[in-house]
Amino acid sequence: MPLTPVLTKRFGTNAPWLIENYLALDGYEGMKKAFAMQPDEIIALVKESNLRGRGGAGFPTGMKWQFIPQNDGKPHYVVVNADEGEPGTCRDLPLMMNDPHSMIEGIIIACYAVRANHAFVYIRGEAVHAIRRVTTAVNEAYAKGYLGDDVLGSGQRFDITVHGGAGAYICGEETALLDSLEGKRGQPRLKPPFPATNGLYDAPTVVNNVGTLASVPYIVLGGAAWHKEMGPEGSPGTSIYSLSGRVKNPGQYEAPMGTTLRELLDLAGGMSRGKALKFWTPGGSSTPIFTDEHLDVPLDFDAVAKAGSMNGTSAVMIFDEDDSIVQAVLKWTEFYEHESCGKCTPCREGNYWTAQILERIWHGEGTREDLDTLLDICDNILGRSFCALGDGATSSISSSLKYFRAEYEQLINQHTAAPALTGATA
Ligand code: L3W
Ligand code: SF4
Repeated sequence: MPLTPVLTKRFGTNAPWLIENYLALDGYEGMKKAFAMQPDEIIALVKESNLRGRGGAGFPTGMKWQFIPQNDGKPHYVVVNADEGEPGTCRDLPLMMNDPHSMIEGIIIACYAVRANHAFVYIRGEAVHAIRRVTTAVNEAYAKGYLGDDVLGSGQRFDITVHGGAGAYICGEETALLDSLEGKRGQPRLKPPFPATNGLYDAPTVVNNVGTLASVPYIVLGGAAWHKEMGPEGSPGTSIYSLSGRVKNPGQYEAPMGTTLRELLDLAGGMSRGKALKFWTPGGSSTPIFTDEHLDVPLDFDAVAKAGSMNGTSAVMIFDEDDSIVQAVLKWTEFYEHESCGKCTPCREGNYWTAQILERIWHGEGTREDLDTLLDICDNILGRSFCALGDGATSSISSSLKYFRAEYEQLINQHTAAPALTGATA
């Protein structure tokens, strides 16, 4: 089986979202092979492949599946987190638009492996086009007998329900997503217990990202050793990197895990304005920023963590020397202030205050004490928030102060150094 492209191999081919075209390119072959195996063998294979969750945290998928209790007499569920909302992230939507059947095939294999009969695909509400596309693909799969009663003579029933969210970023947090699916206001639940034991309707539930599940049919077909040929040992497989910002050809680039920004920039034609790289995010705005020092960091879960950030959703947002770090951090912080669900005080109040302070610094009204206050508030949010949104909101603030404190100080000093001018113009 060829190495990359894997997940994007059908992109750009003739209407790859139609089931006939999917079938013509090995479609549903992984599912057939999986049905000839025992469920536990599939879990062992996914564990052996070392596939790690593509939703941001990189948790080992096979281990997550193995947590689902067996013979417990309860229904089990598979829930697909397709609420892609992390700023800069754009890979689940292209996957669902171009190749919805690879995700559906992965869902059926996951259901078979963890003995679930019902899966839910929770798609970001604004993505009406993706909701339509996946719904049509699910209907095609029912019509072909890949969903419904006695799928391929396995004696099992598999159902998929497509659910549109209502546009709240917090519903991408897995337990808020489950509450939202149950018809409640989407707010995170306390963990533990984890969804693996107490998930949807309090039943054992696997929550996986779109890209994670879309990888599964290829792993079943290609085998664990094939999967581990790509990328580093601890974080193998391929990733779809979404490149945006000051890059000549923004878009989705599939490459083995561990590809560096220098290599990605080569693929994407380089910087768009011919200016020097200033800062960038390796995995979305919830991850600490990197600078030109980090051009050669392999973008995989372990190497990025070692270099002080997170691989997150592989959302690479690129900024050049003419871009203001303070303005970028302000915009991201306003996003978190708006999307905070309000359940816990550090995040609800802290993001309000950091946004206020950044706003006044950006408008030339900051004071020298503001920088220490910003760091102090971040310290009071980080590790004290109920879910990852709070922690993630502090990442760009503290990392930007680490690398670009002088730029903040310059904005503050320009203001304090020129009181007469301010007075004269007032
Ligand atoms: C059973 C245990 N299950 C952990 C499961 C857990 C979850 C997965 C990872 O946040 C990150 C966040 C964002 N028994 C378990 C267990 N699990 N221990 O493993 O859990 P966790 O808590 O490490 O992460 P999380 O809450 O899923 C995800 C970052 O990703 N991020 C992404 C944001 C946005 C998107 C998007 O738009 N698609 O994902 C960006 O950096 O900040 O740190 O399933 O149940 N003992
Ligand atoms: Fe809600 Fe923020 Fe607390 Fe998460 S950290 S529960 S988003 S208030």
